Amino acid sequence: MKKLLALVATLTLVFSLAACGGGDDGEFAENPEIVGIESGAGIMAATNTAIEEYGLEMELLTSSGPAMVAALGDAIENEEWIVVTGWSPHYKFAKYDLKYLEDPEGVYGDIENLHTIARSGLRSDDPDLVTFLENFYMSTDELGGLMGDIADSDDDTLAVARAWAADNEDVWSEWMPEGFDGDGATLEVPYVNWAEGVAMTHLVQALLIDEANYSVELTMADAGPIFSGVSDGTKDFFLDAWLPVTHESYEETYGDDYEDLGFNFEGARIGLVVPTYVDIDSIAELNDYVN
Ligand code: PBE
Repeated sequence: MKKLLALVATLTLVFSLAACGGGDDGEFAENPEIVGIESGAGIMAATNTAIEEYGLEMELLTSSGPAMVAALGDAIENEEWIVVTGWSPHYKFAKYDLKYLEDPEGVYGDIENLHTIARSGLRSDDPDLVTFLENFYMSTDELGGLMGDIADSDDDTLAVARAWAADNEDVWSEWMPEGFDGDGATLEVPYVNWAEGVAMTHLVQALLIDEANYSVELTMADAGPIFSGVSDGTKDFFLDAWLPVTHESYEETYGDDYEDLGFNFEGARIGLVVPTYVDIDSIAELNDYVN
């Protein structure tokens, strides 16, 4: 079902891009769009700001992470110019030759970190779980490897995460508190369909089920409902909070009502991304190439 929805989203996107006229000779098609993702993403708000700040004559298309990658793959196959809302860590950089456009106005902020946030009562209810979550940390190579495995496999994501865990016990064994045992408790864990969060969340799900005797209910949702769910205590934790920049507005709204357990990944970044053959370096140059 998920695949079907992704396919429908992709086809919709491909048709709407095709409707733009498809330019391929060193510039954008007529009325080009910036291929975006889900509307609740911080990068969408930042891109609307970029459109204003740079006076871009481009519309921002709402889409999804997977559909954005599909559109990118399609354009690259035909060597067409395309610009997408992009971020790292993300497996698209391993799959394609891509670059960030420079952002002289600093709209997309600086390097930031991914944080784990937990509902306020989790620490007192289950201190070992909070210790595990505080220890949970992935390097660029580790997360890149896991994301790549998921992107390259047709298997169920949990199965791929389990296989990665089996090959990387040295990475996660240090995260486990002594005698860690959830005693069959059920955890409610939300995630957004963003590659890094999908990867981290399924790995944590695999470990909590297989190594610590929890039951873990994953739900895919938009960022807004997730922040609100962790703050009102209906969700237990979220691994993919981008701070201090991308999710700043969520932090402002909800930050007093959840506990920030610190970062689990360092050196994240958002921006506008193009294939390397797109012959410009800066967001400020985009308008020069729009018909
Ligand atoms: N992202 C990936 C998210 C955070 C994780 C950059 C697409 C966002 O823009 O909100």
